[in-house]
Amino acid sequence: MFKKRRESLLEAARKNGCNIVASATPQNIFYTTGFWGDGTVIIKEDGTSLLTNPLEGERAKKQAKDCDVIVSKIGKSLKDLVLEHISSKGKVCFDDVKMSLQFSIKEALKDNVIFDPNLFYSVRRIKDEEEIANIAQAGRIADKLYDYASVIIKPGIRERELAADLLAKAIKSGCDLPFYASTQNPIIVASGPNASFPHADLTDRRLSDGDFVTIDLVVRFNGYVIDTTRTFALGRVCDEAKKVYEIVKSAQEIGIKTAKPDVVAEKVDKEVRDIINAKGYGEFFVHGTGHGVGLDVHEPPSLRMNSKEVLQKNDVVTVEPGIYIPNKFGIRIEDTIIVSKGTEPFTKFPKELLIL
Ligand SMILES: [Mn+2]
Repeated sequence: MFKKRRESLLEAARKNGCNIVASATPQNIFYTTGFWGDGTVIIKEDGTSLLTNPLEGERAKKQAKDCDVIVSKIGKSLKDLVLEHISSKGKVCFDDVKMSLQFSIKEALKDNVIFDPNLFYSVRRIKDEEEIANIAQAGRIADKLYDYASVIIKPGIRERELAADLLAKAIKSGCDLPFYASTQNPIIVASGPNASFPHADLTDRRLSDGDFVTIDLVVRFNGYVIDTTRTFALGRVCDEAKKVYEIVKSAQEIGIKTAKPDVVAEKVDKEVRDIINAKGYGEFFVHGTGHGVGLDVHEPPSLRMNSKEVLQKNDVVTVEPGIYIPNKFGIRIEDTIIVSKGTEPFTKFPKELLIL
């Protein structure tokens, strides 16, 4: 499995005139060795090395597969070790790295290095069997979390309590929690007017009769992320919100149906947006329709306006329209799906409006 991924990366790098691939990004190190942590992976035609520091050394030796793990000496810089291993061996395609490291590498290797963050993303886009199995398992756990949410959502419970209970259950169920820079928490629990912010912060607000409650779960299984959202209703909800829920639901269904191999990504966004526009809510659908998911919460391809990327079989993407009425309510429905002829979301939890 790692062999195949490394070969695909080397093949992609050859198109850029390079014969070595290197990355210092934990996701990419994990993708090519099975170790998630600090270090630099260097992939050559004759073998792969993982260079790391004493802090990570023992864990890296235990977890990294089919590669030489080389640990720098205490007090020595990992940068020097990296330069030693890639100099004069050919031309390197390096993943994006910190500016300071980029400067030293460029100074040492001159024309023998290029920096291309898209190389790994282009290969990581198409998921293999093992990756799909991990995302599917994350999806099954997310379904369990929604079952649990539908039991504990009650008038009077605070957003923070609800989030804490769901996070605890996620971790106990074998999930890890991804980091995602745009929000301070890995999951969003937003009720009533707070849900009109697509990236709502957690508050101490107590749920009350008539609320819509958005629960956006982003959990990781074995490295791989599922990103999914359900919006629940509580008690006597108003007719406008019910109507909006049905619009979001039908827009999301069309999005899933449209996301097939060979379709240009912007078409998925357009089909979804057309439905919401036709109902007069276009100005309240304030984000793109979806994004790729994998080792990152957000990765290519992007399903938004003007996205010319062509969807391919075994792309894993989200479809997540939402309508957000300021100061009133917000509704989003999101699934992570695999792009194939008969597309099925990884999460099976029902999308019919559930009034608790
Ligand atoms: Mn998402």
